[in-house]
Amino acid sequence: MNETIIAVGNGGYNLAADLIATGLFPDARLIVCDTNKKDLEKNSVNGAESFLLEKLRGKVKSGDTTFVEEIVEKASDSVIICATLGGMTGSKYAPLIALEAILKGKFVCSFFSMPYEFEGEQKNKRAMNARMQLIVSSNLAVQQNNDRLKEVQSLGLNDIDKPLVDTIKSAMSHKSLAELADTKNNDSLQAYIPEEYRVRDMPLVWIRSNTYHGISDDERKNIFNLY
Ligand SMILES: Nc1nc2c(ncn2[C@@H]2O[C@H](COP(=O)(O)OP(=O)(O)OP(=O)(O)O)[C@@H](O)[C@H]2O)c(=O)[nH]1
Ligand SMILES: [Mg+2]
Repeated sequence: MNETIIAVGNGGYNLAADLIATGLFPDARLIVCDTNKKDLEKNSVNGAESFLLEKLRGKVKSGDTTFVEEIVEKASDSVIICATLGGMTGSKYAPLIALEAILKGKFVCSFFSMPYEFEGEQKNKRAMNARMQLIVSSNLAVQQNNDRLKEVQSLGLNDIDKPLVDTIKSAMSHKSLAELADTKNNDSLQAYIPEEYRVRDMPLVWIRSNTYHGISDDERKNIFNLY
């Protein structure tokens, strides 16, 4: 299955680049999208497609925005969405892209991070909303909690995406993305998270399977309108 990796926002691009560098997705196409023109110019060098998105403010519903449908139309049947939540771009657009893709019958993986606590309530709240929206519109979700990075001594400054990427590497050495998404026992998936990242009660990384099917269409709609 040839995946399409969709990088949303600047951190989302960094994560996508780190993921591609693993070699796990040799045939993947990369779509880069951002609201920031400079970042898009810099990051789209390696992308097959790029989209300059409009900046969104306040409550956003699916269908209100340009490009989301076009982005999904350019994607294959298997989509990997990368975003680092908390900012205005990844948090707003990654869920809308995931929703559009899953409603079009695509297989959707969302790989994302949550912001540091010190970044403030607004960013964290925005990320929590986006996280919920991503979870209910993905077949497989992998989350990294940036705030816990400091608890892992072995991580250097350039290793910001390493736990998430290492987890995906580890999980994919056991199962394909589709098999991971189909795993009924979600707890069993956590065993694929490398041990050094399973810090205390709240892990640095989480894997969730089958999240799209765990919720009704009405509830999903509600979660997207709550913004
Ligand atoms: N794991 C990881 N987190 C990052 C990275 N870059 C930024 N972040 C985190 O993600 C949050 C959002 O940052 P960006 O990705 O730059 O935001 P954006 O999606 O481009 O949105 P705006 O620039 O606000 O429009 C930050 O507050 C950080 O917590 C990265 O490369 N890796
Ligand atoms: Mg940005």
